[in-house]
Amino acid sequence: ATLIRREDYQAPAFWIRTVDLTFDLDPAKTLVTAKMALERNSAVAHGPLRLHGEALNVLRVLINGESVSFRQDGNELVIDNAPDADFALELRNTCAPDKNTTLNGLYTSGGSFFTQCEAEGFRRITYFLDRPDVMAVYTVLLRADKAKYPVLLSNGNLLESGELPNGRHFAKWHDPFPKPSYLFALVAGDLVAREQRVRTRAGKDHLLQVYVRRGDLEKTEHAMNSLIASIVWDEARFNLPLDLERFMIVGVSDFNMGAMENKGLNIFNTSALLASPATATDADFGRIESIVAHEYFHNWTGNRVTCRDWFQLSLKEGLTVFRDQEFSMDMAGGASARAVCRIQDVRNLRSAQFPEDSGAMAHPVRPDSYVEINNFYTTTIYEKGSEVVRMYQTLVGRAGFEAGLKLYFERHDGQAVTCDDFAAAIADANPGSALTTRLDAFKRWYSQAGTPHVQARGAYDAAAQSYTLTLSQHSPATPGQPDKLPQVIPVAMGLLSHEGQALTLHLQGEAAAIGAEHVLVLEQPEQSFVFINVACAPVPSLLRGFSAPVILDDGLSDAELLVLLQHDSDAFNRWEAGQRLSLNRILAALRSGAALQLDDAYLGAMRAVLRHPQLDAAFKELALTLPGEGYIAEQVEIVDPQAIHAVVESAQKQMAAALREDWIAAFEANQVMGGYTPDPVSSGKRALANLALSMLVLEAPRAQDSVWPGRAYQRFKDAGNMTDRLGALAALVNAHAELADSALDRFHELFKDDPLVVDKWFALQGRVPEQDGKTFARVKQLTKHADFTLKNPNRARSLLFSLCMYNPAAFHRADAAGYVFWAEQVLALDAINPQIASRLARVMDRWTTLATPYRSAALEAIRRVAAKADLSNDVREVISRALA
Ligand code: HT7
Ligand code: ZN
Repeated sequence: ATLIRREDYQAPAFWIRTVDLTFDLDPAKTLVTAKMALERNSAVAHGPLRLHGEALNVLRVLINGESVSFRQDGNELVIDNAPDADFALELRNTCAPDKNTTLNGLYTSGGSFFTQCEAEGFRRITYFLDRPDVMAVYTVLLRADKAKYPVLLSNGNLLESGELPNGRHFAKWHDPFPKPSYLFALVAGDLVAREQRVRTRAGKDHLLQVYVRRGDLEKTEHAMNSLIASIVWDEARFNLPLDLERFMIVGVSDFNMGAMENKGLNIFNTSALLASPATATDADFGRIESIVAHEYFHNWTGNRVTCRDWFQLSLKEGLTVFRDQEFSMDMAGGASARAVCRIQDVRNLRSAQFPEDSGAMAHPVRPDSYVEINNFYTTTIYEKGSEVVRMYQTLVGRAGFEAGLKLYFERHDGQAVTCDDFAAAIADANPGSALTTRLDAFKRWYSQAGTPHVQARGAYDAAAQSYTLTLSQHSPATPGQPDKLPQVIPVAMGLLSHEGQALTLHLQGEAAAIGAEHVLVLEQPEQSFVFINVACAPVPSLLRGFSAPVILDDGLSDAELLVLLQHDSDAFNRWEAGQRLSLNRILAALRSGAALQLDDAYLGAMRAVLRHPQLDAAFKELALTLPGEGYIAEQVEIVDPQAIHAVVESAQKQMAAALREDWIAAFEANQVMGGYTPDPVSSGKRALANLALSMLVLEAPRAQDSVWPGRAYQRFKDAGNMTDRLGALAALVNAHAELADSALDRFHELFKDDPLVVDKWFALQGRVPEQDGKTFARVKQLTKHADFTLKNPNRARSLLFSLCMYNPAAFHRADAAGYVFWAEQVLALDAINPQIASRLARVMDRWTTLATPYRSAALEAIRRVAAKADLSNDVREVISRALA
């Protein structure tokens, strides 16, 4: 396996200007004919033509119509005597879609053909310069059996279609936009479409289509509505219109990720597309809206302006995640609903990206090297990348950011560019701004891995009526990066009196007060900021809205956190204060080894949140949910997953007992009447009712109560939507209630024909809090269930990832059985689908922090995987980094 380095980037030796592809589609052996117009890149020295290709059978190679000699060099087809003048290259090869279990390149799923070309899947279709800086205009002719594949789709516009002999037919597509090969797509199958015509602001008409299998059509309404909302939003917020006459989305059930933004022909995992109230939860509806938006937004940020090379991946992914997060917030509505979105995004960042940033696979937002690019579609590239884009906006303001994006498109439309080009556009559009004056230092966010730690300490001088806030920063060493330079950290903040009143801020040296909120810019290892005219000792509210992806130690006491929880005008920091109060108690119990005893002050504060007359249900649910076990593990030096689980379980039981009456009231008060809609208010109520129900069922054995488990079962049976049904089922199953097994059986019986719901059934069982090894035993048993298969990524994820990633106490066993199971599953998956295998392999990223005996047992399991001779590059890279 070769290490690819960013510093070795070289422009391509040839350009491919046009491609005419002909596909004679056959599941066993598809014939591909590619006719391309090539041109030497005059900026690069003379050299051979090297084309990428994988798992292909080459039949002929012609240059200007003449057969030409070529050689194979690893996965490259090399033509040593390529002409200097422009020339036509014709290639003919076959591939085997039916045998392609990697779901990368051209493959079949449910009897239809699909492609996945990002990042390097096009080379599994035909030989090509399969790199994002080679952009060509594609014309695609598809030929296939008409009865089996009545629908034939590719990027762009349909030029012609018609009949062929022997029951076959054809369709010819042309995409006028030059694009890199990773955005190519084709679909052929027996599909039906929901259609909608829309008119954009410029008065142009567009056809929107969502293609799915016949029985799924009624589950596409939400996706279509989300697409329309995305189109409207991108025009309104960023002035970016839909540029295609036809925009198609196609659903497929075998897919490695959520969705793919192929130009004009997005391909979606059905889990990110299909929803009905009976089969999808509120969370599913929200996820679909955000993924539909994400892929649509890529049409500008990714497709119109793409990446020069894969090291720049965050250029499109970080920016597009930022855009979809902004969209979700705008769709949510008022300030509180926006804060709920932000809290959820930050919770995800902390539970997934922070561990990545301190683990074996830590890498900068713009990595320096990789072996397998598929391993770098990470939460660092996506979610941390989005936080970096958010900081640009924080530093230049919303209007400044919009101006920067406008300049970015003016400069780079139709080009393949770098993160530096993006930074330059935002900075150049905002001369003199807090960003532009420190751009080089800001760009360390792209080059330094690891999560910076920020410490904040305040000192109040009553005599001078001044408050000095000292901020300092340091970033921990990460693999290959022992020393770090200070970063540019925007700290949005305010000051409150101990009674909870917002204080007016007046920075020393400034002529006038600056309102109640301000963004301080920390750029040195340590900086002090002096506020004057401060009438009383304040409580600082720092990093409002999570203004930078850092770990903050503000040294606040419980009393100060309580002030913030009750009074902060920033809803994010209210939530954060509650989380900190919980975390402090959990960590104290873990450090002392003593049993956790939740105190009245804490329980009273949580009760006050639950009873609060003004707070939204969605916010209450987030505030009353304890920090996750994975996040807690990040706060301690040596991780004992069983001890963490025991403390969290104890905290939950105490909250269930102490607030019982309040949970009952919350459950009753948050019933949603009438028809189902996934709007933020209704889904917030359902979330809180579900949390309350789970608490009441958890508390039932101690309270000798059979009423609430019975009510949960009844609700499970009668629920009018999946959110309520699954919530009730989870309450029973997670509390190990007697009725749990019969509810699970009933659920499976009801939904056995709906794969996405069966996934939920597996996932729920993989996440059951461990009790005497029963969860682990059940998961092992479920791998033998008739519905289980490793071939479908959704199914593999639903069971295996639930256990290994999201259920630490069931997975990390003293007898090492969890690790043995993990090693077996990684190896089995690797033979089928390396991308998914490598995601599962990453579960062990943080093994070095584990306590005895888990650490040594984990190491043994990792070594067992490493010992396998023919591992994929994907898994080999992850395992080698874990062992480094
Ligand atoms: N740009 C896409 C990333 C992607 C992908 C999607 C599906 C299957 C395999 C894939 N490899 C990379 C998805 C996105 O970020 O929108
Ligand atoms: Zn994306």
